[in-house]
Amino acid sequence: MRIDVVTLFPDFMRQCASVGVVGRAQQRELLQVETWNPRDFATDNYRTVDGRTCGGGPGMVMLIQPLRDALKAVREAAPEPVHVVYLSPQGARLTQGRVEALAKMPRIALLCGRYEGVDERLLAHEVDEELSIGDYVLSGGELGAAVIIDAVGRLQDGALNDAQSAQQDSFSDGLLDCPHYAKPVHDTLGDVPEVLLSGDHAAIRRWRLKQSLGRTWLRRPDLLAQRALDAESRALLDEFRREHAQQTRHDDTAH
Ligand code: 4GX
Repeated sequence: MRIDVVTLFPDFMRQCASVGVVGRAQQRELLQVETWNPRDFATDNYRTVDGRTCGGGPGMVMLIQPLRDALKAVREAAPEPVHVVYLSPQGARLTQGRVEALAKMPRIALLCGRYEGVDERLLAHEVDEELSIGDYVLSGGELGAAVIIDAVGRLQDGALNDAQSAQQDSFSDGLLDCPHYAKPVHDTLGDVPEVLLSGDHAAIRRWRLKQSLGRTWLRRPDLLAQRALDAESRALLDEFRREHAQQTRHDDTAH
């Protein structure tokens, strides 16, 4: 797939997309990231891209014209329609589900705002979807765009090696990941759970699922409320809860 980024900081965005799994996806031509600087589409001698906010008060707003012309160039360089995303705290929260939907599109554009934001008329006419990476305020949309490029890039077919792709299942089924261990089996920090050394693959799968369910229950109960559990998962979570309650009682009485 191809991702076009409209940004006042094209070098930063290219750097972000050049490392690790996503950088490799670009080298393998599974992903193409292109940048467009609205300043290159400004028409005055000062290459102005922002103006004072109407109604008064502090702060500047990104002008319609340079952004509209940059997006026009993005669309003209594309053989198919481009899905345009604007990053802002007013957007719908980015989730793995939305990442998966974006990853299936042949072409998306990420519009990065700076200053107090972008003229609302441009958003209304040129943007298909407004997304937020979380409830906090950044100084621009670039880090949100980098998050989308990373999350979407690693889902491209062939981007992950086998070891990584097996691991990837954990969040896509809506649960937190289970704990992971490597050798040595015994360390001053503790021992690796015995079941992981048993060679019993069915028991290991059940243990991992139980840990995923238990951690999700402890740390992100909101995620569990969103999905129906099958009979096996319900039984494993019950087991985890009983053991957790017993462990908690034990901790309370220990001196
Ligand atoms: N998830 N920002 C957008 C410009 C802005 C200001 C006001 C609209 C209204 C953000 C986030 C984020 C900072 C990007 C402000 N746009 N982006 N920028 N949270 O905080 O994606």
